[in-house]
Amino acid sequence: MRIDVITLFPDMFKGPLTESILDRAQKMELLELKFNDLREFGTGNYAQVDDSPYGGGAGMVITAPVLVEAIEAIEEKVKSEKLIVNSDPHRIYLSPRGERLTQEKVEGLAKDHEWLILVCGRYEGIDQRVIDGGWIDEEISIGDYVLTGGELPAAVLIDAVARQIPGVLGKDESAHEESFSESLDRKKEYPHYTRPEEFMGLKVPDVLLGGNHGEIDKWRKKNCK
Ligand code: 4F9
Repeated sequence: MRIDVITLFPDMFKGPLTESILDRAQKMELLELKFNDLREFGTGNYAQVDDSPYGGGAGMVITAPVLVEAIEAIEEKVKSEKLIVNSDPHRIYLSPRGERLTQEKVEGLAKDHEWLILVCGRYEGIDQRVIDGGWIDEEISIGDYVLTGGELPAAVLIDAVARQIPGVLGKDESAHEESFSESLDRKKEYPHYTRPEEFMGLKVPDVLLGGNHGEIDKWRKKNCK
């Protein structure tokens, strides 16, 4: 899968997506991530990307011409370099107005699309005409809280989607994943323990030490939250 991110802060992504499983996925070329700086598409001497809102009010709005130019230029480049063939990008705008991201949604995105473009807003957001004009396929929110921009939500989406790409998780990791969603409500997790058996007077529940897998399963189901 290829994911192009459009952002004013490409460096925000360096940390969370270059470690561990996601780093391995990129080295194995199962995942190709590109962080595109929206500033490069700005206009005038100051490479302006935003303007004050019609109707007044605080903050700034990312302009339609700049954002649409960025989306179209990135699509064009990826297609002309044949980095993706036979597929159009699915374009997502990370927005508090969007539909809430769920595990079901994550699995659908991984299955249905070879190529995602993630648009990160800043300030008060983007000009509505980018959405209404058809340059965005869907708006997604990661939850009902206001952040300073769409970068952290985009990183969350990338992490969740990437681990659904076949081959990204190792054998052990995906085995856990499978048994996890098979035998338990996937929204829930049971408590975990590892050595030592006793820590500062706190003991591991007896049933987990006993090796009776029926009983262990029952205990885990009962203790899911
Ligand atoms: C986007 C919050 C997606 C939650 C973008 C400010 C956002 C957000 N989910 N908040 N800009």
